[in-house]
Amino acid sequence: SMHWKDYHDLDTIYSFMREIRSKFPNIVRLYTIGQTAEGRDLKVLRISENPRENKKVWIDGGIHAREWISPATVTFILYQLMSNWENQPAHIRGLTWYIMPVMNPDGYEYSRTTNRLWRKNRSPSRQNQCFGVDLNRNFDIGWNGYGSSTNPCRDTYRGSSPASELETKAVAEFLAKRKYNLESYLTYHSYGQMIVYPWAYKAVKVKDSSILQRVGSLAAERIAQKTGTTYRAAVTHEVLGIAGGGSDDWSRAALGVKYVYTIELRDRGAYGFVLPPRYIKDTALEGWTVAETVAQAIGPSS
Ligand code: 0X9
Ligand code: ZN
Repeated sequence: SMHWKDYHDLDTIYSFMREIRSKFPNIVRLYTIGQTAEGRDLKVLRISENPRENKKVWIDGGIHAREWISPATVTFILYQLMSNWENQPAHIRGLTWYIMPVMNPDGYEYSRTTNRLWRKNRSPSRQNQCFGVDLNRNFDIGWNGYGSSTNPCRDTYRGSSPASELETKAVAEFLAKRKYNLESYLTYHSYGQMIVYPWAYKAVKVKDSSILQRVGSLAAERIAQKTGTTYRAAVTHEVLGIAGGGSDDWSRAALGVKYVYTIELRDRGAYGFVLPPRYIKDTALEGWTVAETVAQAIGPSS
């Protein structure tokens, strides 16, 4: 069963999701929103006491295969929510939570079994022998622009067209149908200890960037208090450079989501993507702190 002393394979994560659903059948739904090129399910949990009226938050992890701390953090967030659901404050219990711990299951398993530093999914290229599309360059926003590659052999390959990938398509369609009341899109990555918000595809700030900066900084302050780790809140293009096709920008541009953050978890490069298991708990707590802070900023549905 689930714990946060080590990283888990996809089966264990999916079993954990089924377990949560059977413990809370009245408020939890488990969706299979599609399949991958290698035939694995794409799974999303919904937690809600009032799906029709609640404001919604989407949380995903594992867009990039090698960033193992991300699925670990997203499953931890799920655990934090559900282990104490009855006692959660109104601003948490009053939301509808969509949680997808592993957006790129093929890549995740490939990283676990074959190539630890694999980043992309595992769809075969039609052009050559190379595999994989960077799902965070495949969304339909600034797709044809800077910061991605047209070469299927590169780590930041954008794919043959916007949303060419099954994972991108599944998530985009699922979210487009549920954009009403969708207040937040949170996507967990590593590494760098940053909380960044749009835009990434162009060197412009979103209109309400001062709110996004304030809530991001507040999350960073709370993290510092809890674990002593320093996170920086900033506009994406200023700290990571311009890159098109990201899920974060897409959620803002296509769906109008307000609180859009990409969270780059630990560390700052000492271990990089290969973060030792002893850091999972505290790093996951940092990820949870961001989600809590955003939930509080949204406030309960009226
Ligand atoms: O480059 C990325 O996709 C993310 N960094 S990572 O090292 N985890 O690969 C940052 C994503 C920021 N947002 C966009 N580029 N849209
Ligand atoms: Zn990433």
